Amino acid sequence: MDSITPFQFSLVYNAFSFTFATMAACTLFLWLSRSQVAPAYRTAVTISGLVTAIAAYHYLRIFESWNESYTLQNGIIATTGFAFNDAYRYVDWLLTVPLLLIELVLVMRLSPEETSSKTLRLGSAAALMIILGYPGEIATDIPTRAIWGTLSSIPFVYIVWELFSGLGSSVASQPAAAQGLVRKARLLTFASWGFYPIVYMAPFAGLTGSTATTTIQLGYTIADIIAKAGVGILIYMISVRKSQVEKHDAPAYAERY
Ligand SMILES: *C/C=C(C)/C=C/C=C(C)/C=C/C1=C(C)CCCC1(C)C
Repeated sequence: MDSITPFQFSLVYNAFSFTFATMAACTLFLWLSRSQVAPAYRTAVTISGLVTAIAAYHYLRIFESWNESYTLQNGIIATTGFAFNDAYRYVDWLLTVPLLLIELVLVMRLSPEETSSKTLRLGSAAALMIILGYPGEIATDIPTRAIWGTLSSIPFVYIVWELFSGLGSSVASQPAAAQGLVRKARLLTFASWGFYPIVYMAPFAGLTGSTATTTIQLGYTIADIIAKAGVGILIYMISVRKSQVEKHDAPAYAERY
């Protein structure tokens, strides 16, 4: 790894530290608020907190790894020889990306058959997308990065299609009071997830060395806060809203499920 400016180093350092705090605080909020929602939505809220908990742990490790990779020598930031470990991020995604899709399906409260078939299909596609992206992320040449990135985009496109087409009718069947929020959660998921492949393409735009490293780390970090903490809070809000609606509408729901 090449040298990096003190500004770039501190920017990434602070972003990792901030993200650890955000993920940890969000986890506490979600887990402590479980009792505010009806039992049917507690698993969705628990899983949302699990996602931010897993991310908090990995941001702590990423932060440590970043700190170990560089040292201040005669006023410049030099590499220590310990390579910055990007695998933490991909292991984190491998666990959290399928869980994020599961929380989205769970909060919709579909039939048990639909819930298990959708979580299985979306979860597997998500895992495949991350596994295929990793060899490209650690590759040092552009063609290898492009090939794996393209392969990883196939399950990505499938997930987007499934979210908007496959889950379209399920969104339409949500109670009116919660429909807007469910649509927002889906849109926020799509927008934040779409940010990852754009960040991944930074080296294609000619960014190299520490500029590419800084852009990629900051980009993924911002996307993670939106995709995990942001969507997690929306899942909680949907759960509260649906719990209220269903309390007043209990007989109709009992009939449907
Ligand atoms: C919490 C982490 C999340 C939501 C991560 C999402 C990651 C992606 C949607 C990554 C997608 C990629 C592609 C579609 C192609 C290039 C390689 C990836 C892995 C960056």
